[in-house]
Amino acid sequence: MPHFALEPEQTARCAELRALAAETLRPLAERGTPGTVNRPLLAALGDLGLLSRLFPVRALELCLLRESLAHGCTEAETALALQGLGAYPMVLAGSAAQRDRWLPEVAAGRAVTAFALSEPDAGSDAAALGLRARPDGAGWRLTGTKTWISNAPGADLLTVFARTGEGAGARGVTAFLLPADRPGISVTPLDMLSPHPIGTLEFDGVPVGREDLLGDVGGGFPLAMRTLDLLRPSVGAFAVGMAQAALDASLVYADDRRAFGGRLRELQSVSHQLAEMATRVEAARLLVHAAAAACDRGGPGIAARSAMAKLFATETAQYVVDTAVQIHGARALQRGHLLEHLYREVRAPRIYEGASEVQRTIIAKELYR
Ligand code: COS
Repeated sequence: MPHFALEPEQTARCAELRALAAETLRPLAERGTPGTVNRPLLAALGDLGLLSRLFPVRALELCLLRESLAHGCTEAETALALQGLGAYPMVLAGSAAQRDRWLPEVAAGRAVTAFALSEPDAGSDAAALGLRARPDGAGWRLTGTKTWISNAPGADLLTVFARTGEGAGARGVTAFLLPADRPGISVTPLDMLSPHPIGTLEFDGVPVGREDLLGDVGGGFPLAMRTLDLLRPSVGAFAVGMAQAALDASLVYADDRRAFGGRLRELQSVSHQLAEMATRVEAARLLVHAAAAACDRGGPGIAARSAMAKLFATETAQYVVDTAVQIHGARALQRGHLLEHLYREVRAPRIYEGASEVQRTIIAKELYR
């Protein structure tokens, strides 16, 4: 029998996580320095056992974690998600030695990871990446630039996709896993609309050996795509968590606020907006859960389902947060208001891990396969 709802234990765990995010993680996030990795927050995610829930990889579990944490603390949500993004290529393709060395540290929140794929001239067109891996003795030397790399200012461990040149385009890409303190790596932080530890990485002849390979030489591009297939439903889950928070705030506000001789929610224009927001959030959530469950089951069609979940949920969250701002009026735009925060946070997920346009391309390709 197909299930279209979570098990009661899952729902209860999500409620616990939402409370944990609001009560325990939120204060730690507020004590952090915007634009830098918040180590105490990450350590708390480790101590609470949340990071270890990322391993083994279970897409639905990841979605429930991300949606629940996002509801009360987007910073905690993102810190957790980035540990998954940075470590999953190692989980999918790393050697036993790499996993033994790094996974316990990642799960404890001591080793901060980063996934370095994008470049100044290769964003959506990831197969056009140009960071060179030139043969040098038994290994290679990495030279080039990665940019928009989350966690770059403060990472301990980098997954780097480089061109070893076995073939053209996607066929010539190889993945490496290396400590961020290897000689020849430098970082410049980037200042974004929503403060976030993100930056540009320069590689100046950085030495890597065969022991740093992630998977096969020339196998880097499919590894990046498999990692993104796994993560994309959970970007949708992050969006659903933010949308639910915006909806919940709007429900409270429309009940409290009085205008035109009654409560705001008694105005049909407002109540219909609330109904529309709730319907779209529920649809996005179901699509996310279905895509994640498909990832966990395996089988064909995962790339398209993941793309649909990310596309629909991130676009929905943008609509819901924007509508919530409209319902609240000017106060929602005041610095420090939950909706001011969400309005800035909700924009990036429509771009990163594959822009909405890339998701439509993936879906359309699959329709004609
Ligand atoms: N899983 C495994 N392998 C995959 C795959 C997937 N989901 N998608 C593609 N591949 C493989 C293909 O099978 C192909 O291999 P062969 O040449 O051996 O057949 C190879 O990868 C190239 O695939 P394709 O021709 O589809 O690649 P494109 O260059 O057309 O790029 C898109 C496809 C646009 C989907 C890709 O570049 C992309 O995802 N871009 C967005 C990148 C992104 O999300 N960046 C965010 C960085 S992290 S914030």
